[in-house]
Amino acid sequence: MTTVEADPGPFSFDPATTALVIIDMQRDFCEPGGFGETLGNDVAQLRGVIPPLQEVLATARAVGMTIIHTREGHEPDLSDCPPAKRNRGAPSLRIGDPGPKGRILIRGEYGHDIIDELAPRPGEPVVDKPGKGSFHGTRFGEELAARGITSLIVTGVTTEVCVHTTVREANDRGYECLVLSDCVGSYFPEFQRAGLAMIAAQGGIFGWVAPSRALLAVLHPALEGTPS
Ligand code: C5J
Repeated sequence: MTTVEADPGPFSFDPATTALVIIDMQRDFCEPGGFGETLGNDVAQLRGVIPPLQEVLATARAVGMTIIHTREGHEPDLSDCPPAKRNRGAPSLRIGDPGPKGRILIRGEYGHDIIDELAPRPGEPVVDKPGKGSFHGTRFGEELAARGITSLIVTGVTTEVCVHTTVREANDRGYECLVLSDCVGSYFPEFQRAGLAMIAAQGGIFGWVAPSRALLAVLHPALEGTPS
């Protein structure tokens, strides 16, 4: 077992049964002209997540951990988009409307895909999800089970929405989740703080929280002697 210093206490995991989960690092959330911006958000708030997440991704690949990416989005005919999700609020563009990066939050569009900096490699599953959680309406649970995964290292955006929903779903299903505090991001600093605090509160009610350097400190030694 490998142990990371975390909040509320040490997080022990076996890299062979742990998946790095990268949630919704899509142009639609992280770049101008996408879904996040149509909701009135400053997408620059999420950019700080990219460099530490690139390092974690490179290290996870080097040690041979399972890596799973997710993307939030909908079928072009919107058949999997609840009308309540499309119609609520007063965004500048709604889901399915044409935008500068293609139709907003629609599978197959440029804006729906993962940013170049964190592009999946062949063999890394990409789970398309219609909702905020990674389990709802997807094969995420089957992908984890097929690989014998029991622990998740969770990263991506946004902290209080898709990251939180996924961690809650995973926790209820018995997975042990470590959330990397600098590899998850929110458009709202107060939600970032509260979202992370809520995970580790009450003895780790949903899981554990640690900065990426704490994980890298235990994974980097595992790389010694690994052929590059
Ligand atoms: C949102 C997400 N924020 N990926 N989606 O609507 O967190």
